[in-house]
Amino acid sequence: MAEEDGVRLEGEVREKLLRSKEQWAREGRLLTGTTGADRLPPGQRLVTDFPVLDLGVQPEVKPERWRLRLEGLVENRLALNWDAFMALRQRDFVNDIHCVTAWSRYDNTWRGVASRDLLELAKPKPEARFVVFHSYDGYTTNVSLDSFADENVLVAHSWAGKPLDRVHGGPARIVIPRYYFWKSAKWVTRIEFLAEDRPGFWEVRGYHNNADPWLEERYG
Ligand SMILES: Nc1nc2c(c(=O)[nH]1)N[C@H]1C(S)=C(S)[C@@H](COP(=O)(O)O)O[C@H]1N2
Ligand SMILES: [Mo]
Repeated sequence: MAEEDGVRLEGEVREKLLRSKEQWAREGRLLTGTTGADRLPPGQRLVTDFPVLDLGVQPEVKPERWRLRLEGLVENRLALNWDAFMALRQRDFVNDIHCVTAWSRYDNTWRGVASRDLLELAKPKPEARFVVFHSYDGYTTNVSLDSFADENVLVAHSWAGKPLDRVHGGPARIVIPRYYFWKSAKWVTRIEFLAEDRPGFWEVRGYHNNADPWLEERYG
C-alpha cells in the first residue's frame, strides 16, 4: 500500500483500513475513501446540520406527477415515472458534500439509482460528451458525461434512511459528490445529453464550469 503525503501508517492500522475497504467493496458501498485532514477541501468548514440552498422556489412535486427523462443524444429516450424509477436497481451510497458557500458535510447516506444503471438503459450516442440536468424550478447545471458516469453518482430519493425532503430536492435529486454541491440538481426531471458543453444557471453567472472543490474551482 502506498504512502500518502509522506505519512506512514502503522501495520495494524493499515490492516484495519484494508479490511474495512474490502468490506465496503463487498457491500457495494461507495465511500469517499478519504480520512482525516485530507478529507476537507481547501477553504471549507465542517457542519453537522444540512443547510438548504436554492433559488428560493421549492417546487412541490408529487411522486405520481414526477418524471425522469433522459433525452438528447441517446439511443433510447427514457421517460420514467415513479414506479418505473423505483423498479430499477436501488443502491446505497455514502459521500461528503462540499458547497461553494464553504460548508462541507460528511457521511451523507443516500439511496437511489446509479447514473451507470441509467446510462446502460439510455445508451448515450458516441457523440454525446456532456449532460445538462434540468429541474422543476427551472434550474440547470452541466457536467461532462464522463463525470456523470462516475460510480458514485446517483439520482437519489432518500437521505439518511428517509424519503428526501422537498427542501433538499425531493422526490429526487442528482448527487455528484466530486463537485461543489451546486452541480447536484434538486428536483431533477430531465437529463439532456449533448455533444457540446452548455453552461447552466450558476455557470453562466460567474461560477466555475468545472467546480472541483479540491482545486477550489468556485468562480470564474
Ligand atoms: N433545482 C435546483 N437544484 C439546486 C439548486 C437550486 O437552486 N435548484 N441549488 C444548488 C446549490 S447552489 C446547492 S449548494 C445545493 C444545495 O442543496 P441542499 O439545499 O440540499 O443543501 O443544491 C443545488 N441544486
Ligand atoms: Mo451551493
